[in-house]
Amino acid sequence: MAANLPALSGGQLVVACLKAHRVEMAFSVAGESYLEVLDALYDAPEIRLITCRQEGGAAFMAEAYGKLTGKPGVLLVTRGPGACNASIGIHTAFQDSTPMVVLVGQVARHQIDREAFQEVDFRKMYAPLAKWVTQIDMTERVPELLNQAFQVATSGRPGPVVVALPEDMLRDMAAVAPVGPYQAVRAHPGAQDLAELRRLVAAAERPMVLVGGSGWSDPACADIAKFLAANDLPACCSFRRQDIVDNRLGNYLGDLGTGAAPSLVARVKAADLVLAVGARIGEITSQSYSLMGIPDPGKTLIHIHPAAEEPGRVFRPTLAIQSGMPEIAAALAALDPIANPRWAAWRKECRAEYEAGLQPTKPTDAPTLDLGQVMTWLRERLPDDAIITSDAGNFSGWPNRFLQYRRPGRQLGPTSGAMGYGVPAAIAAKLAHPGRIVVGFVGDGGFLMTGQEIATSLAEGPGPIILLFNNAMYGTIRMHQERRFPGRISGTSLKNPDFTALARAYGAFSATVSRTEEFAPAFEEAAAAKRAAIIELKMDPEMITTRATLSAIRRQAEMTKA
Ligand SMILES: Cc1ncc(C[n+]2csc(CCOP(=O)(O)OP(=O)(O)O)c2C)c(N)n1
Ligand SMILES: [Mg+2]
Repeated sequence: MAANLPALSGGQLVVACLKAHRVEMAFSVAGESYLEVLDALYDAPEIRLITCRQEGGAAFMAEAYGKLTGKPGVLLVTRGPGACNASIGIHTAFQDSTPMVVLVGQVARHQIDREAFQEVDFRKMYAPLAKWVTQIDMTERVPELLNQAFQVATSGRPGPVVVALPEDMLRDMAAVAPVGPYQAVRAHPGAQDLAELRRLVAAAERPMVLVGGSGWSDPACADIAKFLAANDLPACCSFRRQDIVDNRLGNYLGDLGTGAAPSLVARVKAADLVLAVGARIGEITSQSYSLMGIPDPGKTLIHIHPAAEEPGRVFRPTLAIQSGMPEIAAALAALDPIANPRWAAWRKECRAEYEAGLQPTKPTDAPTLDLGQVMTWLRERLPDDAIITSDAGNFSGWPNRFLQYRRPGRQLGPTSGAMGYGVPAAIAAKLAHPGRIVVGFVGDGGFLMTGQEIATSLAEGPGPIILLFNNAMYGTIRMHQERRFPGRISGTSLKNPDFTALARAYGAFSATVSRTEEFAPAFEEAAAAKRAAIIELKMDPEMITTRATLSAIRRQAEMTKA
């Protein structure tokens, strides 16, 4: 059989395998170490190659593409320098359980361990950052190892896989067949586990469902909503996973993010049963591990996760189930509903608190730009399929608290807390869904980390609408600084460029909003612009969170110190 196969170069085989795994889009910053792969892509119009401007931005785009589509985001970068720049996106894919395949150029095999030009031992470098790292040393093994890469990236708890490609291996010829597509392996819940789950939930007085993690398809989200409605169960979500349950459903209670509503945190603490579906129950979601006891949670905990390693890692569950999200959601939707549940009043009270929190508190000295009102307008304006991306920073409190996420709309945010994510993620989302409204939220700090990818967006065509929250500081850190060292500002003030002029220089649509009433017309103009748009929101720096002013935080810290 092999005799009939054409001999292909390693580079051609890599691209043939990407095609076999049905890759449609890849994100790259070029390097001489993998010219063979770039050249093979020249003949592969099935794969759209997005030429990015910095590997950090490219890696965030690939991660966001993976998060949005559930298919591995593919990233191509060069040896040491490219790999170092890309590492932030790989770390994010790891923490966010996002499928991703990273192809990294490597020095020639006969030069390895000489510390050749840009040589890095990627197995060592990425050991704690990636789910798996490999290097393909024989051209014949390209199909085998790339297949393993796609399998590992998508199976169980998804994550990033790094594949190093020595440049001489990419030049060698081999007559082997590409293989694909990969088939993600996901566990199914057993009948006994489901019966026990139902028994435990039926025995609860104050149950709380916590949904989170990755791997939620639209049908899985519909199934979990069906389960919640049929059993009148209240549900919150983990950090930056607000798009799993339609926020308009009476069962939805809000998110356990950095700006979680204190009332919700109190409810989760008061619950006598937590049913965690997909969430890791990580540091942010568990509110610094304060929600439950460790290791005994002090309540019934049912922990369902795609990876066998996760339940019991911190909180010891009463019942642990390994399952993929579509599998568990379908099984829960098919469960016999619990008749006359005791928790109807509890669910209603929790929901009433969430709804009350949607009303922005009136700031004492009415600012000229009232972000609460802006968010309320957006909540009503955005269609059901809008994609919202977010960077890391305090500004994200506004969309997270006041927007209402739903499917097929999405929320794409870094649970890793990586700044620089919002703009590239929005660009990738718009490339994946050019017909949908994509809005990227970013602070002035985060924008200058990866904002140059606006050039990538403009080169590719349709672009997202970026809302740039300018408070002239690393606001999140200033807030922490005021709490610990009130009045001693160090390393957190920013002198910014003229963002409107900068956006214009890129060729983007650009607008500045300083007053509430200017927002709606600016947004409509941006939506009609059909290319990347940047709307700078000139913030009142006092409005450091949706709930507190900077001076109130400082005063409180000074009083505690005195
Ligand atoms: C890559 C990276 N560097 C540093 C941090 C630490 N950090 C978290 S939030 C933040 C400030 C964000 O500033 P900005 O984007 O202006 O948003 P703001 O908090 O002012 O709303 C910093 C420096 C981080 N999370 N990620
Ligand atoms: Mg800022």
